[in-house]
Amino acid sequence: MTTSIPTPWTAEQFEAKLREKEKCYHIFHPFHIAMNSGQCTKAQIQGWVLNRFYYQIMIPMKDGAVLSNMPDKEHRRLWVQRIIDHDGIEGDGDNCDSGGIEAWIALAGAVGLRREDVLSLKRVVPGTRFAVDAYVNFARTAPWQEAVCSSLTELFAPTIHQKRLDSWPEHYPWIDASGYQYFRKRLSEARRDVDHGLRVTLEHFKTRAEQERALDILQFKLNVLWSMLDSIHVSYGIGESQSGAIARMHP
Ligand code: AHQ
Repeated sequence: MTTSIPTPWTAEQFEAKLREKEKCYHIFHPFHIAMNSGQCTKAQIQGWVLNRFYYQIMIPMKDGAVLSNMPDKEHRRLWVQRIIDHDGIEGDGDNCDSGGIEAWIALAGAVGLRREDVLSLKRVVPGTRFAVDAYVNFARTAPWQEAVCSSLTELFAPTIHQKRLDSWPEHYPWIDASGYQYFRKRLSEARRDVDHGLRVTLEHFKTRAEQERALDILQFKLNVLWSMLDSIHVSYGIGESQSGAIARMHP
């Protein structure tokens, strides 16, 4: 009996399969739904900002690992911009950019957190640290094309950044508007990143088995984002009724 080998998807079909994964994106997590509909307390917003800071500072480490595995400069020239986007760049006038990590610290200040409390990482809950470390370790050890594929959760990121920009000012008037710069900058940066990431992914994963592997990689990264929110949700709860959860979780 001959077993038929499934034919590869066309590039259009493959891209559509990748985009179908949006249904698993963390915009649909109960914590994000609550946060973007105004149900979170100040402590819960602060907890989310504190924990996501660990993700933000590990992104340049992740991208540096991917860069070190990239064999040709055409890809490195594009990928290095991701590190600059987060770490910023020295320069004078318009050439100086303090970067996304500083913008995230500005968001922390805007939600009432002290810089030293954010930088200490003392309040990053174990599940967040574990999920982020799993992502960084994947990027360090996987073939660079697989690490590039894992960044494609950003296919769906502009929607969630825009949702925050549209909903938070109304729901959380106590947040200083200066904190929203990070979400604004990611709208264009994410779209630019995805152009490169999608081109690499569509070109590299050719057989049907390879294309299915790409979907599994994207699901892994979706799970990283989802489980970060699970751990924040358990630690901080949602809404006034559970705002004491953190006290029970971390005596
Ligand atoms: O702020 C985010 C960011 O800089 C990145 C880099 C990218 C990657 O390399 O995996 N993913 C990502 C994401 C950022 N923000 C998340 C959010 O919800 O604010 C979304 C996340 C992503 O979709 O992967």
